Amino acid sequence: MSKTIIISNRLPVKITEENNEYQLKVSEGGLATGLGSVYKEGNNIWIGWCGLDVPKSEEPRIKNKLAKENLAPVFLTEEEIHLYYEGFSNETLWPIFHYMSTYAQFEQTYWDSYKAVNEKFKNAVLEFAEPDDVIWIQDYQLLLLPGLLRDELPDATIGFFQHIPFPSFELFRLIPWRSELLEGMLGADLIGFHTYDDVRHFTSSATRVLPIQTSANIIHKEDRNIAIDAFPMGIDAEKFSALPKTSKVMEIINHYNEILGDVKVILSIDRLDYSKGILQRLAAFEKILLENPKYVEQICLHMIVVPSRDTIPQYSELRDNIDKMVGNINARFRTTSWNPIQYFYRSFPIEELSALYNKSQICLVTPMRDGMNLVSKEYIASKTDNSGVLILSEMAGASKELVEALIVNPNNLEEMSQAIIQALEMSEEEQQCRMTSLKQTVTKFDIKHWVKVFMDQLKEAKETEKSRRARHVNKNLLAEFSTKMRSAKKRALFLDYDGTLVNFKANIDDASPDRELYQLINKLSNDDRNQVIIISGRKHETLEQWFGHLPALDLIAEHGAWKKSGTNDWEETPNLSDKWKVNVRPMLESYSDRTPGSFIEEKRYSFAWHYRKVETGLGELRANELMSNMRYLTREMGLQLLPGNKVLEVKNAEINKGKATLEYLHNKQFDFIIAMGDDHTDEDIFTAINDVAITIKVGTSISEANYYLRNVEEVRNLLNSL
Ligand code: GDG
Repeated sequence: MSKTIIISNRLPVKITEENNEYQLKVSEGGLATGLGSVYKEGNNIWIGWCGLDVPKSEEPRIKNKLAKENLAPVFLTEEEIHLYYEGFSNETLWPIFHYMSTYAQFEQTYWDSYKAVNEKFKNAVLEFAEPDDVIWIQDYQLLLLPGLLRDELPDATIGFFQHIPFPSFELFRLIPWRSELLEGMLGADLIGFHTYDDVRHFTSSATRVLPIQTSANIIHKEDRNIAIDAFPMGIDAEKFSALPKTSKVMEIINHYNEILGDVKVILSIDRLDYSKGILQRLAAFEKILLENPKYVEQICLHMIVVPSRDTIPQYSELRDNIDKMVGNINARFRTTSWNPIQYFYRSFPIEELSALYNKSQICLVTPMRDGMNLVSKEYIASKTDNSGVLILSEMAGASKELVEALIVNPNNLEEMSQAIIQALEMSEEEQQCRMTSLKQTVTKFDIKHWVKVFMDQLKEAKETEKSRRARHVNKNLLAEFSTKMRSAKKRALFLDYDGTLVNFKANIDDASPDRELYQLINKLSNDDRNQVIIISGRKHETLEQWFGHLPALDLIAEHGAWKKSGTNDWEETPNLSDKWKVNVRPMLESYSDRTPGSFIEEKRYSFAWHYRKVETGLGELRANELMSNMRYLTREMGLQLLPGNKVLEVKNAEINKGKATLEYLHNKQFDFIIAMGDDHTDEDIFTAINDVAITIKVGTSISEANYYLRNVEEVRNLLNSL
């Protein structure tokens, strides 16, 4: 039976040593809770660093202890932790991914170690993995792992989730090892991020850095499809809403009520990190005290900063700056009975956190960048009476879901301090209204929901891939086709040209047939039982130039507007009009003038607007614009818009390759028909003759064809073997 393997940098437990015995304590983090229901079942397992630097002799004991809990350790040396974790993960990737490029270190030793440790994780996974297993890799410390595992287990089901933002291409491109990182991630079948913005950024980086194609949220890479999607992570809402009702938490709440009286608490909880906007938050609070003396002794900022990564210079510097700023604000505004800021540089038990969430009037979550931010969701779930106001930075992934919060730009001090005042003055009714909605979101989209949706989609992506692969022409199918062909007396072979018989070239005129292709076509055509038909969107003049001299070949050009049988003359499809061109030409010309690198190819009954040499992204943008601008024209004039590979074609709606194929077959008797194509336009052929022919899609995108081949080389091999 297949099992699920979860892999993260850290295991979801803390290991301590007491009286020469190792003790395990399950972490309280959301991921540990959410995936707890998964890894503890059956043979499933969670693999990760055990958090300790132990002597080799101790490794077996730790392994045994963890194995009982379905956990498996990866042992990292102190040097690896320094170079791979603190170094590459937290001094290179973290700042770039959080838009703080000036903090990023591009050290070769960091990168070398990152690669080596990802290999180490790969070996740890291979100890357990079997071909049918579902593998789910977590976060930015393991970006190379999906690719490394894919090389070893080509058919495995691999999911990857990144918990931090994916930056825009302009930031990501700065990393010297950007291609390797993307190649690594694309080893997965499904890549998940918290928000759609991350999905967009990832896809745009991948298409700019690597030679890959995309359609909607699918990346086509070599012969694999990879799905990219947004899965906003939730929390264990049930746990956080139940906690304040426990006697332990109620006791803490009562204690706070006693010592704080009517002072309104503004809560702030973060790990120590420059991405969390802690200094900016302090500045906004200071501004309120400066400008609104009425709040003196009325409000208090309760600020918890959990120690983190303080071996890294920027972090210790940040800690010092927080110390200074808190000291300064407290010194200036305090009274003998009141401190404006209660600052704690340590972590607290979850009960303490729950009491604070429940007690606070305002939760101030204003990161400069955050993948999601779970504190904001925990605050909402903990508000048992639906009072309180969440102030949330628009730079946190959570802001995309928690729209009833007061959303602020953390760089805008004025806006932040106004939001705090608005929250302090907000009516009970409005608080209830906002909080009720927020709670519905947090309760419905909780951590269990997140795990389920990701897992379901991973399985679905794999199933779709499997069924596509099952349609790939393998040796057995080829033998079957050959047998059918051998026993047939009259055979038709419909072959698309660009992308099927020859590869794409930057210059459309460079894609002329090579010697090998001529030999192949001649070989096929020399057999009287075979009729080869080249069916293309190309101009008839071009097909004439390339194939006109081959007497046994039939040609269909311009998607069916022109036909030629053997040595006969070219025939035009009757009654086609080209009057519409007068109206369409100026529009295409204006787009060409505005888009360097694009050009118009004029055919008798169509125009093709090519953008294969246009800056990535701009071409697609203009093509989309052009499509929506032309929509009314095309409807009125009976035209069809065909988006292709870096080309947008406008043609008479009456002609298409499907119709042309059916017309060609009319009154002819063939007992074997095969059709191959790579493009949108070839789908019309497949739909038209699927039930009487062997139809083959070249590439990996979803198709009506019955079978698949990966590329031009495979097409030529197949034709040779037939
Ligand atoms: C990364 C991404 C993304 C905090 N103080 C204490 C404590 N905490 C707990 C909170 C919360 C967690 O730590 C912090 O989670 P965040 O989501 O806010 O931030 P990161 O640690 O940076 O997490 C982030 C997340 O991954 C998940 O994908 O949301 O964007 O950066 O759960 O409750 N817990 C205890 N004591 C504390 O003092 N017990």
